[in-house]
Order: sequence, then C-alpha cells, then structure tokens
Amino acid sequence: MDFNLTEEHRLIRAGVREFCEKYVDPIAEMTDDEAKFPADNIRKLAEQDWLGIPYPQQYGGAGSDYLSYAIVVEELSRACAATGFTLEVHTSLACFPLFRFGTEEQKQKYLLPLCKGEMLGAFALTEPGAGTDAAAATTTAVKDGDGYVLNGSKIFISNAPVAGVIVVFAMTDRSKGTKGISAFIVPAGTPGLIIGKHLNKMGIRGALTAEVLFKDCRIPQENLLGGEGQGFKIAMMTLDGGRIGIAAQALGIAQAALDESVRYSKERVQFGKPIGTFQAIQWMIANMATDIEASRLLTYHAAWCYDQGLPYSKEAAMAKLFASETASRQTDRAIQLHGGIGYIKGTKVERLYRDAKITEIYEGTSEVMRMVISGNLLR
Ligand code: COS
Repeated sequence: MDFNLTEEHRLIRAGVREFCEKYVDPIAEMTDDEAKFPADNIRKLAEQDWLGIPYPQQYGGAGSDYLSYAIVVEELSRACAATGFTLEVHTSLACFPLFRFGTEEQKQKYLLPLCKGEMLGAFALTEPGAGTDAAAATTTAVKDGDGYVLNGSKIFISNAPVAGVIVVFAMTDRSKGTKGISAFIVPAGTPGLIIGKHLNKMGIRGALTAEVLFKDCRIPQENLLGGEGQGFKIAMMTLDGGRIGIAAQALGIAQAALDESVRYSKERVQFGKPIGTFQAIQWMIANMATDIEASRLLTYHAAWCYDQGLPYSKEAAMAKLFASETASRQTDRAIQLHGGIGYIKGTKVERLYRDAKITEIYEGTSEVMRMVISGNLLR
C-alpha cells in the first residue's frame, strides 16, 4: 500500500494552487459578496485543460484520472467553493453521463466541446416535488413523431444559466416507476427550454443556480441518452461520481478553515500570548486536522476505486457523508476560534461556514448517503 501521490498528482496540485493564488483568491470575496459568476476564471480553467480532466483526449479531455480531478476540485474549493462547484457540476454531472452512456455521435457533438471548455454543462433531475425522492419526478417526455416533447419544471439546477447543454431527466412512462424515467440531451436555445429565476443562495453564491422550465420543448430522437427507461440508473450512476466531487469540495472548504485557523492562532494575542499557546485552541486545531485528514483519505480512496474500475457507490457516499459533515463542523469551529471577527462579513471563515452547509445537502443529502451506505451493507 502506497499513500504517496504520484508526480502527476503533485504537479497538478501545485499547478492549481498557483492558479488559485493568481486568479481565484483575489476575487473570491467579491464573487461571494456580489453573487457574481467567475466567468473569466472558468475560461482560464478551460485554457488549462481542466474542464475534462478524467475523460479521454479523443473527446477533448485531459486523459487524466479521477483522483487528479478530485485534487483540482479540492484546491479550487479551498480558494473559492463556488468556482470548485461550477467545475464539479460540469465534469461529474454533465460530462460523465455523456461519456458513459452517449453514442459516438453524441460524444463528438456534446462531450467534445464540453471537455474542451467551449461550453459548460448542467444536470436537471431535481423538481419542486421530487428532491430526495428522485423517482417522483413529474416532468414528462411524450413520444411525438421522430422525437419527444418535454413539459414540466426543474429546480436548483446549477450552471443552468450559463450551460450550453443540459442533461435532463423526464418520465417517458409513469406506470413503470424508476424504469419509466429517461435521460435527454437538451442544448441551450432549444425552443420551449426556459431558464427561470436565479436563486439567491446562502453560500457558493458565485455559482449560478436556477429553475428550468420546459414548455412543449421538442427534442429529436437522437438526443435520447441511453435507452428509454434507463434514466434513473444513469442519474444514480452519475451522482455516485458526483459525490466524490462534492467530498473533494467539502475537503477543500474544511482545509481552508484549518489554514485560516492555524494562521490566526499564531497571530492573535490574548493574555499576552498567541492564542495557539492555549490548550483549548490546540485541541480545536488537532480535531480539525484529524477530521480533515480522514476526509481526504476517504475521498482519495473513493476516487482511486473509480480509477481502478472497482465499485465506488458506497465509497463515494462515505466520503461525501464524512467530508461534508466535517466541513460544516470544522468551519463552525473555525468561527469559534476566530471569535467576534469570524462573524463579520469579509472574514474568510464566515464565507467558508456558509459554503460548507450545502455540501451536506446537494447531490444527495447526508440522510441519502446513509441510505446508500447501509443499503450496500444490508442487501
Ligand atoms: N447505480 C446503478 N443503479 C442504481 C443505483 C446506482 N448507484 N442506485 C439505484 N440503482 C438502481 C437499482 O439497482 C434499481 O434497479 P432495479 O429496479 O433494476 O433493481 C433502481 O435503480 C431503483 O433503485 P432503488 O429502489 O434503490 O431506488 P429508490 O427510489 O428507493 O431511491 C435513493 C433510492 C433515495 C437512494 C435515490 O432516489 C437517491 O439517490 N435519491 C437522491 C437523489 C439525489 O441525490 N438528488 C440530488 C440531485 S443533484 S443536486
């Protein structure tokens, strides 16, 4: 067993850190404060070849592995969780289903420009009445001539306002339950596709999240992804990989909270000494570092399973569960350690605290993670 990262992994981490210092850190606070999508930085990420890291070069990807991708999400999120998340949704939720289930023609037409960073992707599963119970979706896709007509609405769709293509899930046969859901490739600008209200979020404010509506939205047959009725399986398999991405995002947020806390513990003087000399603070730092290292091991292990072609559904759920709860707990501790200043807008730990919470919710709540883990153990 070798816990060392390879030279390739070390280089990509160093590269992203340098990128973040130069471009992401300087605008992270403004991105959050103004809820401003970091469009220039997303373009720069594409120039670095980081919008299709784990996909083959023949489809415009970097031909690297999932661990490299997880490291990139971790490092970006350490600087700006909204930027890390935008890349995560694009890579895990939009590119993966096209890569895994797309025909050669669909890959050339959609995956290639996505991986090259010529456009961003989104994933539309959740509905106002179908969150955790994804199979309760009511958006319909009715066969009509040589295509389908979509009607319904989706909510909390990240990247939707800036996406060139959205992978959409809709009911083709309600009587079949999970086997009645199909996946569709819906390009931006398709008549009847309406991008609704941009939602004003508590955290990851620079990432764009919106409602998506379908009003008699006609999709050609060739945009059916996978077979009819395969949509639920496609969504679940896509989310398995996405959960590794969210674990990496949570890890980056928690690491940033630790970095800030270590720095502040050495600088802040009370009772004539830096607060890091007090045992109460030392124990907080020790607990943070231990939780974060455990999150990192779970996350990298899940990514390694993916890269080895081993099952990774349970591993991804464990990584997301632990890393997201660590991010929430340890950003809370980081504010406590900072005292009053940690509660003031403009302090990095205040932003991290708000950014952390969503990692326990999206791409499957902590409760769903426990269902997936126990389901794997008890079946
Ligand atoms: N990979 C492949 N297939 C999977 C799968 C996975 N990870 N998870 C489930 N399936 C398959 C099952 O094998 C089953 O197929 P069969 O009927 O052929 O056996 C089918 O899907 C239905 O599975 P299950 O009965 O477990 O589905 P449930 O409706 O009970 O759903 C949960 C289970 C709650 C786990 C699922 O709905 C879920 O993950 N919900 C959360 C959705 C989510 O993450 N939303 C966030 C959206 S993005 S912000």
